[in-house]
Amino acid sequence: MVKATAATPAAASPARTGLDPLDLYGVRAQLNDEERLVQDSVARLVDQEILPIIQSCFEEHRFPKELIPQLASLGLLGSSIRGYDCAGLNAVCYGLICQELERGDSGIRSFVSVQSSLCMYPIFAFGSEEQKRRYLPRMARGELIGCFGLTEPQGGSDPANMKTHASKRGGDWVLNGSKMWITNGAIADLAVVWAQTPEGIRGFLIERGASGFSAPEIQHKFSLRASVTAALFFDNVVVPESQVLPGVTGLRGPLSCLTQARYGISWGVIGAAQACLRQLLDYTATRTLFGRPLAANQTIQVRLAEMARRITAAQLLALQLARLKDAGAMQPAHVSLAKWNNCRMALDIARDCRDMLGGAGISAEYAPIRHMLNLESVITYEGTESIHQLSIGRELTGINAF
Ligand code: TGC
Ligand code: FAD
Repeated sequence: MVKATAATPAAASPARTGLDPLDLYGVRAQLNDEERLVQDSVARLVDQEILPIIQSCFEEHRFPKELIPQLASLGLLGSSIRGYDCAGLNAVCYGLICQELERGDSGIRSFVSVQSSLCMYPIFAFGSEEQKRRYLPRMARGELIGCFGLTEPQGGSDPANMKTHASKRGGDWVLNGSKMWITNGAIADLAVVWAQTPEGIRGFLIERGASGFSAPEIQHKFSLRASVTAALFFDNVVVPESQVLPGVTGLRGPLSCLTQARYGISWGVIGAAQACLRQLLDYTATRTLFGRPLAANQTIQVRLAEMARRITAAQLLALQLARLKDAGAMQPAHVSLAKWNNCRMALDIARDCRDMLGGAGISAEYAPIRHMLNLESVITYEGTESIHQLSIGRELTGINAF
């Protein structure tokens, strides 16, 4: 579980007045002791274990599986769940975990998001007691890895029209269809798969090795290269009733999981943006052009100020979202606004940092291009920017424009 450390999250040199350039409004000062402890512990893991290897993982298209025991021992898997050997942390803590991990790399945060919000959460929220006892403690310990299959090849934005289906045969279900772009798919021991049934959409728990189930890894990605992404194929896979989630029928099931994961992403991408700005502050202070540091140019300062403004706004938005979540008042539209705003913020900042590094910006030796490429996935998955904009439009007008 989370332990105290001396690490400082996103350690930064102070600005002129002593303000932290990565936390201008002092969000950290708003945190309670437990929240600070969690942030410090994850920051230390990122600084000591993730940052030293992440560039080569990205270049080699390799997910660092060796980190799983450390993620688990800090209590980061299923951290919001109470009981079943999980840490039972509040929403702010889950947000901070995502933020610090994504300061390292979106792929590592993705792994934790999928395990926690998309696999452990539905088992916890909709599973039978037997399913919870069977899977959650092992998932918290990182002994059992999960994936979440919702998106299909013919179109992920409209899961209501999924083609994967299951029908009853005696006491069992028989599942057919395919899923696409599934994080953790090729390394997962357990897939939470959503399929149409005569009763509506249901969730199926399918273990690796089930006859007729395969999960080949997707190659040639230029984004999230330190993460495993797979397709899932189901050819007459027989699933006993005991492996169906009993607590939910309909699209509400998978969309409730997405709400949890989108919440974490809204915090996570702040970490990626902070990593980019941190590197740019150092670079522009030391690179001399036209006889002065790059940072002495007005246009450069305006661009840095713009980044700080947008990071600050995103931090305050995420913190208020967490307060709403902990109070049980968070609505899907709140999450859509935060996911849209914060992903757009982080992607724009990563791209601008890439530009301000000049030619060096195209090298993976500098973090912005890696974050930029990762964020192209992050702004797409868990609902594209357009999907979240239309969700808010529907909230404002009452008119469904999808
Ligand atoms: P709609 O009519 O809006 O809703 C159907 C039912 O679901 C309920 N609902 C929700 N429940 C919980 N949380 C939410 N956020 C919910 N949104 C809606 C709703 O009340 C209704 O319930 P009921 O009981 O009345 O039936 O459904 P729609 O068909 O109009 O679709 C709406 C839309 C377009 C917003 C939805 O389909 C959507 O969000 N599409 C985007 C799909 C998406 O985000 N896929 C992500 C796949 S997973 C992934 O990307 C993982 S990446 C992870 C990583 O690596 O980090
Ligand atoms: P489409 O739905 O085909 O959309 C194409 C374009 O059309 C987008 O720009 C979209 O915004 C736009 N569009 C769609 N509908 C409308 C509309 N009504 N009006 C205006 N514009 C519209 N999925 C999972 O289930 N599990 C995972 O673990 C997972 N991990 C992923 C990991 C990675 C690296 C990536 C890239 C994706 C992952 N996804 C996962 C899939 C992801 O959720 C989908 O890619 C995403 O939901 C979009 O679906 P799509 O790719 O089919 O695009």
